[in-house]
Amino acid sequence: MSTVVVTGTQWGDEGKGKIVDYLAQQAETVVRYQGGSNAGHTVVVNNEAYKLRLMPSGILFKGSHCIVGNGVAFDPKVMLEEMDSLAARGIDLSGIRISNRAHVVLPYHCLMDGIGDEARGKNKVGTTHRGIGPCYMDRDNRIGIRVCDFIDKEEFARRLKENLAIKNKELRLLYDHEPLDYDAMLAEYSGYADRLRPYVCDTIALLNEEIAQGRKILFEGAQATMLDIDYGTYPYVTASHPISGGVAVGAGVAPKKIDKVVGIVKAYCTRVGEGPFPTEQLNAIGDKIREEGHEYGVVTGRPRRTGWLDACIVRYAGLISGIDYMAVTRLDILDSFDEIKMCTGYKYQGKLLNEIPASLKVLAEVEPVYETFEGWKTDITKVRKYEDLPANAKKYLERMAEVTGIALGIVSVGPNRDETIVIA
Ligand code: 2SA
Ligand code: GDP
Ligand code: MG
Repeated sequence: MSTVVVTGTQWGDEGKGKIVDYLAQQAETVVRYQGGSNAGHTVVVNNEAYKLRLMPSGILFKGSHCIVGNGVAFDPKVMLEEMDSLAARGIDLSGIRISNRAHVVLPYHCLMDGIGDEARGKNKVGTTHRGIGPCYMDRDNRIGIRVCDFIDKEEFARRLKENLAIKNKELRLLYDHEPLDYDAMLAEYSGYADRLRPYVCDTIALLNEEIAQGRKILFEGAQATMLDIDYGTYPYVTASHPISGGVAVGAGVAPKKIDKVVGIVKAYCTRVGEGPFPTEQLNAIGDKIREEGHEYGVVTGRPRRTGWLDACIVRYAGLISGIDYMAVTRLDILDSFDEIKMCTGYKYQGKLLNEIPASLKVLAEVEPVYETFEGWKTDITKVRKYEDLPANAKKYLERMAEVTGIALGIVSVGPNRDETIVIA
């Protein structure tokens, strides 16, 4: 391994954090390239859980570099909260590097994310209210504040004053909201800037230098393909590019420098927030998946929507991200099921579709074509070799590889680092 990208193939929460942590054992640098504190990764080490939002999962390894790339919507307050809580647990923070080109999430972004999304009523996206969309909107509107400006006292004071004047006008006109106080925000965020300044650098130069030296680098995607702003179920998506291509724009690393892409596939499927979900099970099966899997959001605590594995979207993710192999997670959650279904195709108006429909109207009406598998009804959490998995579990996995056209590489049977099967 030299440069590896880990990307989600469904609607997020596939267990990317666990697999990144597992692969990070061999990595020297772990990089976030998109999204922000909307991500929620739970990493379990020796039965101790770490809930990470903005921090690259490599932080749990002493000596590794943890890079927040330029494509990240960077919330300094959340970053410091995470740093303080990790430091209190004895984690070494000296490897953190923050891109001087990342855009800063400020309180008005979070506020406008929340009231803006709620104001859409039945058309709301169901965002995490972490200011992600509004921060990227400011970037694209060319009024964003980047980290290099944030840590420059005069520049930050000037830019914040200009931006807050605009935001306060918008807040009043659009939402009849009282203005936010400039002096208080400047004082609070200047304090954060002082604390974060030592970690800021040109991560593009750093990363490319590390690649030239042959360091082992892991790019950690947050969210997933079906939440990608262009390739997901638009408009029910996040505002960034979780796909492997996101690395090029979000970390400043050329596509030809990426050696491997690992797609994370949860053995069933979940989604948080609104939008189409063809294999959703709004019934006792869906409830059983949610309860067996404790499927609740890491950031917001929202119950996740649940359903059967949709191999059509995994195949699509494989195509877009050039996935070399799959890491199938949470297979153990299906241990007690009598039968398990996998969607292997979509039917629309009686005909089989070859593509994932762009139109949400069509996607909402597709009829999933299911194959049914007999459950294995055995506890697999102690299995460490592929050949020791029950025959029915292997049948399910092998059919998954066949339908998606992606090789199996890793099977995860529990949240801990050691509950992992590597297929040679
Ligand atoms: P946003 O806040 O603008 O990115 O929301 C847009 C959509 O993207 C979805 N989204 C997510 N879906 C699953 N997991 C996410 N992270 C947290 C977690 C979520 C949580 O790991 O559990 O705690 O609720 C995540 N982040 C964004 C979101 O639901 C919207 O559909
Ligand atoms: P991410 O957003 O893709 O990193 O995923 P989350 O951390 O939001 O959700 C995945 C959850 O599944 C976390 O609580 C992990 O600790 C847990 N997990 C990961 N892999 C496995 C597995 O193979 N089995 C079980 N039971 N839990 C897992
Ligand atoms: Mg998550």
